[in-house]
Amino acid sequence: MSIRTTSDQWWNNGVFYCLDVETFLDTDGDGCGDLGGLIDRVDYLAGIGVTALWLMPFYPTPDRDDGYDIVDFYGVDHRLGTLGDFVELVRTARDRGMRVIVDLVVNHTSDQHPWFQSARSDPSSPYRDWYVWTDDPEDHEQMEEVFPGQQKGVWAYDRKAKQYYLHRFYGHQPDLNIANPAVREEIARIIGFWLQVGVSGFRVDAVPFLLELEGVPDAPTVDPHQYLKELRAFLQRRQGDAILLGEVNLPPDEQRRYFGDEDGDELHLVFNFSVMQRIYLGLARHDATAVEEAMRELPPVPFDSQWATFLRNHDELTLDQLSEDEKQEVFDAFGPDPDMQLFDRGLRRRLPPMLGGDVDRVKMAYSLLFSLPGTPVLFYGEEIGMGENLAAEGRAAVRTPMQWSDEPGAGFSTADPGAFAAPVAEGEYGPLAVNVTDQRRDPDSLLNWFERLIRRRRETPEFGLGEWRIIDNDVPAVLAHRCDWQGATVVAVHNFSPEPCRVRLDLDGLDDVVAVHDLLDGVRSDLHEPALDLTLDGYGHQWLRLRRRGQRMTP
Ligand code: TEU
Repeated sequence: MSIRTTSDQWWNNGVFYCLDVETFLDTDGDGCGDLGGLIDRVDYLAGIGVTALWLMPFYPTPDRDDGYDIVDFYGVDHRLGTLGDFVELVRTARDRGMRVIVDLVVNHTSDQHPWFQSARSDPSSPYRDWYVWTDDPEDHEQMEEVFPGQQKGVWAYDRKAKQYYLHRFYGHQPDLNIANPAVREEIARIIGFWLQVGVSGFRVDAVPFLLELEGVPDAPTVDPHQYLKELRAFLQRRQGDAILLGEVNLPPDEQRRYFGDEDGDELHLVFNFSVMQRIYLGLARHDATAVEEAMRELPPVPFDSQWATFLRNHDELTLDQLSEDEKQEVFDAFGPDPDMQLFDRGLRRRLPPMLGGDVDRVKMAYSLLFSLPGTPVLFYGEEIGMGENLAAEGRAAVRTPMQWSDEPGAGFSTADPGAFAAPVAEGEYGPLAVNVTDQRRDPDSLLNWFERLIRRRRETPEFGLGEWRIIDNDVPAVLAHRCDWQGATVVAVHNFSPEPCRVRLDLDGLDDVVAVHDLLDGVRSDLHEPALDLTLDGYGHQWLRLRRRGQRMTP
């Protein structure tokens, strides 16, 4: 197995970690996290073994959408620090072997952005055409609101401009007009700027919305994907190993276009929303079939491209790719209270409370995530099993401060918790019960389990780079898949049921396998026939490396 391949395509075999500077660690005591705090915790992050940090927006913002409403794409919000701090962060992370990617939110700006203020004030402003205007919004009603109940349509009348502007998201987030060459040039400039500052790529926000030209008055007939290809080419000219990780919440058959089809010349990584949603359905049903189906539906990814897999992110757990009945099953199992639901399509909860705090089940879910074809992406706090705070508004429920200790303020800040930028989680999953300090001292903690899982995942590139296939078996609750890469084979087995079971897996084409090494538990057993007979605990999970005659043993 060649380590050269894994270091070259660093995004294909890494572990990403998403965090918001605002809620990670506050060092100046104002109740708001800052870049200085994140720098202080770089060693913590390197210690758990993550390879890339994805920073949610930290740019100057009126903060009406948690920073996804930006007024200056070239700066750092004063509450979080300075550009100088940012460079220190990137440099320190690099020193510890981690890369930094940043959120690129260019579908829209804040309505407070000077571009929009200029555009609305004067029809002859050079920025007028940077946004999408119409006199007659009735014609474009086919476009749906992203935040139903929190938007009044996707067109808003601006009294100063005397026209309607397009906003696919909140009314205070006017859409940029990417058909305008000046806007495209500016987006490239933003990318070029942050690359120069040291980032290794971008998590591209809301890509289908960014590319969408339908419904836009007088939209040119250019293929929007051509634009994405141009952006990728620009990125790669500036920095060969920089990446684009795109948020594309579409069914799998439509996602492949965003990789650039067989050319693979658009997004390097695309979040796998379809498998994520079907994992929750499988968990709700204690049955792995839905996940198997979702995996079989995945299109092949082109060379250099990869799925980004995740179980939770900073938004609601969206179930929009499930049928109404399936969505209801997940709601019934994991969020029956209407207050846990959002936008009629998702749940504003974190994973451990949804799984009733069952540690074996939580571990099974993450073991599965880390074994899936793709690069796993963790949301901060998942490694210690943080829960949500439903008292917080909307999606903020899952964006509570990182829980470092059991002190008042969770060790996040010394300020009065009432003055925090976000409320701390309370109760069963609050800092008294769930925090980094306690878990570091406990060898059996979730945190230490995660550290071992991440280490093992990084040492097992078969999962990220291999050819994978599902191994059929007789137990509906069991998902078994196999990954082959450069003469090595690993098998992952996950039991979605609380009942223990026995399962037989055929290993065709592997007559020369002499031993099976459990990569998580360290158990080694001899193999005498080309099939595996396994016993799994309730919610049991195993990663097995098959050792062929003549192959060295895995440490
Ligand atoms: O979300 C974009 C998006 O496409 C949403 O559908 C998202 O999947 C989810 O439903 C939002 O609740 C991105 C960010 O992830 C989100 O936090 C921002 O609010 C949004 O863009 C606007 O920038």
